[in-house]
Amino acid sequence: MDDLLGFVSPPGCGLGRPLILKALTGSTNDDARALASAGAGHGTVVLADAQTAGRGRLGRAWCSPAGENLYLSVVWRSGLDAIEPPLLALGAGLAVSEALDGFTPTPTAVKWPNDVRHRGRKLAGLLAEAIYRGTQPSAVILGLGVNVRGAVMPEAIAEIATSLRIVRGDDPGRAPVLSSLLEHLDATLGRLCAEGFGAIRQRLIERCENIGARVSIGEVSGVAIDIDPAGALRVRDDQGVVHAVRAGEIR
Ligand code: BT5
Repeated sequence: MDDLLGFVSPPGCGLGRPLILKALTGSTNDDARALASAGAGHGTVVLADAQTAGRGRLGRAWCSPAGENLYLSVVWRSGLDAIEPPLLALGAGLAVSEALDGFTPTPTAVKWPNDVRHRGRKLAGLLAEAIYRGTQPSAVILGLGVNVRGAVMPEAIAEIATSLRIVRGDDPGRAPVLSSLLEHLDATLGRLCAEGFGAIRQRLIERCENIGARVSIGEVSGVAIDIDPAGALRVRDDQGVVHAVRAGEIR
């Protein structure tokens, strides 16, 4: 991981100080959670070159080969009295999509709630896990996997995934992508915490590939019409009834 040794977070960025680099780990989310539970401060980042137990939501696995991608987890503590963890996760997806647009020939999109895709293929995924003290979250671990340098996707995800290398035709390098991700997360989530979801909601709606399209999610099928002020996907079913879907996976 020579390309990341000596990485320094961009000037003025509140994330990545410290940034802990690991050649190999189980899951950076587990590492960041352990650090946060032991008192690690806002902005602490754990980044690994490879993971043996990288995970997505609902116990799914995240392909984490060495030398190719970014696998990182950010300890987020600020503003948690004002912003609920699911909104932070939505904001993080928006920030990642906007950051990756700096490296793709055509814009990326968000698949609600927070996959980042390019032409329908997954470029990045986000796993947000809150740590609670009583009923109040004391930290949210924002775990991010971004496919950067792989020229060929692993067999298991070849049909559904892509990388910056594939969509650009060349390797942008992990360090510039990491810098941009940290800057965008810092700026977008900082604004979200200071001003509320309304400050970024329209940006997210414009970038969400599901709006205006047919979706099936849980028991609901219909057309996604927008994202409401609480972050729920609003879906109008074929009877004209509007449902606010708070969680789930669009099929
Ligand atoms: C996610 O889950 O998209 C969240 C992934 C978060 C991974 C990061 S890496 C750093 C940190 N440490 C961790 O242990 N996790 C976080 P989900 O929406 O459940 O998507 C998982 C699905 O995406 C899998 O079932 C595959 O279909 C697909 N997938 C697996 N690996 C992938 C990859 N490298 N690129 C694109 N798609 C992948």
